Amino acid sequence: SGKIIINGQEIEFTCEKNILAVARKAGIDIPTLCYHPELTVAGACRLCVVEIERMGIQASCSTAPVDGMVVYTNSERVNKVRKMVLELLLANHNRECTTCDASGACKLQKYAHDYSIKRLRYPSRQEMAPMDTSSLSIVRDPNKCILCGLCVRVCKEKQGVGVWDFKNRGSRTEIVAAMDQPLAESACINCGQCIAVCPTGALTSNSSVSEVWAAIRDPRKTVVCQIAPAPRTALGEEFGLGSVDVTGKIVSALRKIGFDRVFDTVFAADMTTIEESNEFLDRLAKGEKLPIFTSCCPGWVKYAEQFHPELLDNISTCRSPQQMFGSVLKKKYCQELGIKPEDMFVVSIMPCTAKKYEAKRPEFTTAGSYDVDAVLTTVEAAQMFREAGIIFEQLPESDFDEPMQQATGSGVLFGATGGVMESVVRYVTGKLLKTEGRIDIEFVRGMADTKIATLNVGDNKLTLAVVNGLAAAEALIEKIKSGELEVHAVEVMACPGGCVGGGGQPFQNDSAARSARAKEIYNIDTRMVLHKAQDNQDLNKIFEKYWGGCCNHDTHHDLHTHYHP
Ligand code: HC1
Ligand code: SF4
Repeated sequence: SGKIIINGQEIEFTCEKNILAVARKAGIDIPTLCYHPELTVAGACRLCVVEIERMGIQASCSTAPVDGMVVYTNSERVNKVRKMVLELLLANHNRECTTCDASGACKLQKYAHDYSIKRLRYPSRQEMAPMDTSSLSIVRDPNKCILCGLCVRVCKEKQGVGVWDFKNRGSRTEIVAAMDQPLAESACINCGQCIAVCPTGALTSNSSVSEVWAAIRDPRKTVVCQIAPAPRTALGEEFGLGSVDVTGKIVSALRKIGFDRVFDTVFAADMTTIEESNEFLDRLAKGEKLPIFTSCCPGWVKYAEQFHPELLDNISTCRSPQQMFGSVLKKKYCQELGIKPEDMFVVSIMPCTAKKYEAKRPEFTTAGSYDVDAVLTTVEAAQMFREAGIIFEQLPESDFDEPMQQATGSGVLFGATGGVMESVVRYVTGKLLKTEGRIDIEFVRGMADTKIATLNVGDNKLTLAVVNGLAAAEALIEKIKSGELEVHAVEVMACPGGCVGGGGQPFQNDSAARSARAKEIYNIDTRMVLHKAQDNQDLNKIFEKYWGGCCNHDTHHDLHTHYHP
């Protein structure tokens, strides 16, 4: 610890590892394209240079603060270097900003504007390399890559997957997917965390917007939408409303743009809670296939299929809420409306790019038709609203459609890390102990990547673990396999903070944004009347009407699945 002087202002530092972090703490912004507070430091872009007395020009992200240091963050020399860095990057960049999916959310564009770059003193890139559009989830445009390496680091350090890597050196350096293969053929689990950290439009989601417009405009199609838990506290960010609950506005907007029915994925999350909790209780009674692992996160499921086939028996057989709802709509609701599955077009709005891949898994079909036909990310849904000329901020709120209208706070919690576990504990406690009223489980909440606690539920002493990020999941799995840790149930979400930090959420998708979104998820739960999945009366009626109850042979057929090693 100590003090440094930045632009004449004395600033204390304690545990900050670099000058950039000290400056940020004091409210002084230093531009950077390759620094991320949760990842290792690369010092690659040189945009964060500062001038330090007796040390000259240094990258502030990789220079540790030393007591008494005198730093200038915007001297003439500093600005000269930054402009040069920006001009070099821009010269080598596809500058078609107007047609770029990242326009408005691109840091290179922002800095070019902030530093009023008017002309480039360097020759511009001539040849354009082909884009990689092989993945259902992610599009990569190498002509917009600035080699910051954030995608390389997030995939390796947070997800333990390591898809991206540098190839060649010097001016021929590029970033490629493993073995220089198309992304779809790599071990990529489609989480989109590389999109979330990419400062430019080099990595964007594989947009389903035009496909959804086509379905809406097709008179033969009944178009149905379901909305996941997490987008409801993030979509408003796209319209300057911050991380507040905009569920009712999203429903109104979807009706305006032409959806025939609008449902809540939270209804299906309650369904998942009931099916999964009973599966858990059954395994506990038999003492088999423990610990149970959650199955709602398609990134985690693909990861387990690729790297932990020995765990596939332990993963809950429940389909994710997205796929349960799709199955209900195509197998049952269609019949009720008297239409064929192929004449219904089911869209879901998800915070997640891996949901695009999950929807196209061959097992999730009915009579040859996908249960979920298209997945829009939160950002893509906002894009459609803008394109339709909707003034989102001014929309009134509307309710979801009947007969699957009710939802509980427990299902909303799915959107934040720990939410599935909290829902299961609420259900099990309510069922075994006949507990009335609220049951809040605090240990599962918060942004730590690993949370473990032991709870007494009736006669059961249950050790429960919640992880987010697959590197954290991997560490936990090693402890379980070595016998160091004995647990009964594990919730795994691939994205930091759970779905609120999904790869399809608005930019800036950082820890502050994730915390704000999760906080509002808890506020919604507090405001909601129903609190436990078993209190959802619409759901109980649907279970009865479609399958003669829950957790039986028929629900198993329609709402559960199997995995592929
Ligand atoms: Fe999620 Fe889920 S919570 S996976 O995090 O179980 O995407 O929001 O929709 O399916 O409900 C995502 C969010 C989402 C599913 C539910
Ligand atoms: Fe890695 Fe996820 Fe990006 Fe795939 S989507 S490359 S797994 S960070």
